[in-house]
Amino acid sequence: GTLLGQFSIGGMTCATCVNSVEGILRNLPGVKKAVVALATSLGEVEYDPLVISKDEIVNAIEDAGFEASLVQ
Ligand code: 9UX
Repeated sequence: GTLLGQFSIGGMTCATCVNSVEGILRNLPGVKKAVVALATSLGEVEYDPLVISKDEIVNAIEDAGFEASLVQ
């Protein structure tokens, strides 16, 4: 199955930041789709909960130097 997670992402100040967060997310095992918006600081991620957890997604964003928290 697939779940949709919405994450608030802090520290993105330009389009390159957005591309880099999207690239990080899309390279994670279990992530099927990731769209990040600079204007809202939100990332929407479709993922397989059998492969990756919300906490692991948050940690991957933070490991790249951004802040992340789960919205829903
Ligand atoms: Mo450019 Mo975005 O250095 O943080 S990638 S501002």
